[in-house]
Amino acid sequence: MPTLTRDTVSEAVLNEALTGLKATPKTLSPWLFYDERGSHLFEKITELPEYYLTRTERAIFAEYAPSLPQHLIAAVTVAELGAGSASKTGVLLREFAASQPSLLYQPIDISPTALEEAAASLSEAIPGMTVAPQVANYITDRYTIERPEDHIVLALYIGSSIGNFSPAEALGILRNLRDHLQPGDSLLLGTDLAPGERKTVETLLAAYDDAAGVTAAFNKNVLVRLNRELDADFNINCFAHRARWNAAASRIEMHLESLVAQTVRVGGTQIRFAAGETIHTENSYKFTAASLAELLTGSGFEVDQTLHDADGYFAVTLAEAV
Ligand code: AVI
Repeated sequence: MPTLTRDTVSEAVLNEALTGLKATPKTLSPWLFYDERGSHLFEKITELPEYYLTRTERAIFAEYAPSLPQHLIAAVTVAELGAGSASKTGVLLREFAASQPSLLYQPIDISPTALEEAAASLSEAIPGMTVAPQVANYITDRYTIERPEDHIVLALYIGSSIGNFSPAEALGILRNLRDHLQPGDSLLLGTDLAPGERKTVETLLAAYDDAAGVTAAFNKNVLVRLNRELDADFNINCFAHRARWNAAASRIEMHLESLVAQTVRVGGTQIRFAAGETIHTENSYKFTAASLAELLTGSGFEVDQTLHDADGYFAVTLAEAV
């Protein structure tokens, strides 16, 4: 597994920044959000009244956990992609651990600190459970999923993380995960849903442009990061946070709009902005039952059941590897 040194990280940041900012239209990849301040701002986003995703998924887990299918509970190991600090996973793990005291939980994440936090808090909350953390970028690195004898694997990919990837990338991530599994294993996938009968575009836009300005700060933090790490000279006040609903692609887009015509220096390169030009910083895809089924079928899974909240804001889909 490659180790991430300060130098390789800065080199990746420089490559990403120059490639994206020289392109037309300009882009910056969302992984750049997650430095220490960005990760903290994201945690704050998950607690915002407008950002319904985290609390709705947690509520679905809490309601669903007591009625998990028996075949999943009996002899299972749980592996989680992009586990972070695994704050939502405890609800499910407690349920599994109740009937399987020596449960093995395998969180996989790029952040060693988040994994340490997850291991410490979960080991204390669920005595007897073994936590086997793995530091890996599940997109670019190899990862492994251990299987105790006669156990099935339940893979968790929650938090709508898959929504930040293009449909082709999402398919690649799930196909790669499927290659780690055997027929009969399961996947629990958390996805945010497209506007519907009760969910409006306004609800979605508010979730990505909150009144307190936390999402704006999260978006602009990418420029703060480039200033610090690449000695760039973005004037943060000359950019505005924009959230847009792209109905044709079924996604929320986040952009940073240049409020004036300006030239910015990034790693020794001059980048010119026209007034009103944007840097596209993130896509957050919103799914329908049909697009979810297509994604899962296309990656070797069969939908078992889909759970959602009463208002149809968020879905948790249980699918079986076939
Ligand atoms: C991490 N990811 C699922 C979040 C989302 O909703 O797409 C990232 C985020 N961007 C703005 N707010 C939250």
